[in-house]
Amino acid sequence: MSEPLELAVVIPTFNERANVPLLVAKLEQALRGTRWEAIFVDDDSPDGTADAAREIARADSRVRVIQRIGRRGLGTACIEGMCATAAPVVAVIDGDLQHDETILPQMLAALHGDDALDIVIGSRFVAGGGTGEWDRDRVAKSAFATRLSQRVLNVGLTDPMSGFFAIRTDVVRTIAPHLSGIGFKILLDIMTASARPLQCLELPYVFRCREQGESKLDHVVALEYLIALYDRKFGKVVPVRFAMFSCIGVIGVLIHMGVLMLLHLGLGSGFLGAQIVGTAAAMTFNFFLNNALTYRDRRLRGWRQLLDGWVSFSLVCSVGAVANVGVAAFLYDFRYGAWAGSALAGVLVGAVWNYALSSRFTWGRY
Ligand SMILES: Nc1nc2c(ncn2[C@@H]2O[C@H](COP(=O)(O)OP(=O)(O)O)[C@@H](O)[C@H]2O)c(=O)[nH]1
Ligand SMILES: [Mg+2]
Repeated sequence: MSEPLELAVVIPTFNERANVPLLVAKLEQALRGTRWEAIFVDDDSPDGTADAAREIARADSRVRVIQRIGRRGLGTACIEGMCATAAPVVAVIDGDLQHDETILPQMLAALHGDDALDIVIGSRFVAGGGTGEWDRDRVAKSAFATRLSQRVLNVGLTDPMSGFFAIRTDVVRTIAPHLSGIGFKILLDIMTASARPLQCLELPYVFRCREQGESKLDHVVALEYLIALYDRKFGKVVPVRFAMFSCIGVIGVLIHMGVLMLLHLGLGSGFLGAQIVGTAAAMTFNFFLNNALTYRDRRLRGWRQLLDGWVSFSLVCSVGAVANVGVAAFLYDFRYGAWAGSALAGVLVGAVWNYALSSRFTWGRY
């Protein structure tokens, strides 16, 4: 029998074809003397990253591939990879060679040397670490996000945004059911999902420049980060999707009022006509914003899906408006004079109705 497996290296990838053979060669070099396997978790990259990994895997059984179809997300890719190994320790490393794989043996040795240690984290911000050739703008953004998570979530790490770490797989399996998988900061997710504080050690490394392929970081990433923070802090009280849906609803009300004032007061149109145009404008605005943000993971695309979605959303919201008025009127009669409370109860019932039905009929069909 061969030596037992010591370490699994999970590599989430999206369009990293050129980097796959380079990374495997670097792992081979860095992990001499260790029994390891590499698991590429690829979200069906159009550039054929999964095929590139399979080609290597045919000759080298230490390399494995999980190809996910119709799904995207760095967080969930890492979780699935970490749960797909029998090794006692799993490391997560980017597939673009920006993380320094040469510290993997040190990470493993630290876990071997101290049974109380749960996780070893590669940090750019302890002595000896660094962010390489980042421009000032990116350093500032990263520092802001780091401070925010330290404040909001109380994690005492120098580099909570790191995507490079090694953790015991039994710990991962224990907390996996509590991970949110939202966004791209899997380390933060892990640190805050655990019922007991995890014992960690930070090891320095210098972030390298990306030579092949391009970064998937865009403006949506910043939004996802805030959503992930919200979810950890308040998600159990008010689910994040409902919170977003409601905020967008409030903006919709403002738009409705704005259009109504412009048409009715400004241009002198009749109230009913102005009211209809205001309602249509608000519903259309809400539909597109919810499609882009609240349901970005199930976004409707192409004119056919968008038209279908817009019609069903408008129908759902019209019924919601009737429910809102009905409930408010009923409560108002029942508790004569409590107009504000009645109105708020109506708004709440309408919002829950709109949310529940649109998630099923507008964004739940494709
Ligand atoms: N499976 C999967 N991997 C992803 C996704 N987005 C990014 N990655 C991978 O995650 C790693 C880090 O992403 P990158 O774009 O380099 O982020 P940056 O280093 O912060 O610019 C890379 O290996 C990417 O290929 C995704 O949606 N799914
Ligand atoms: Mg990168």
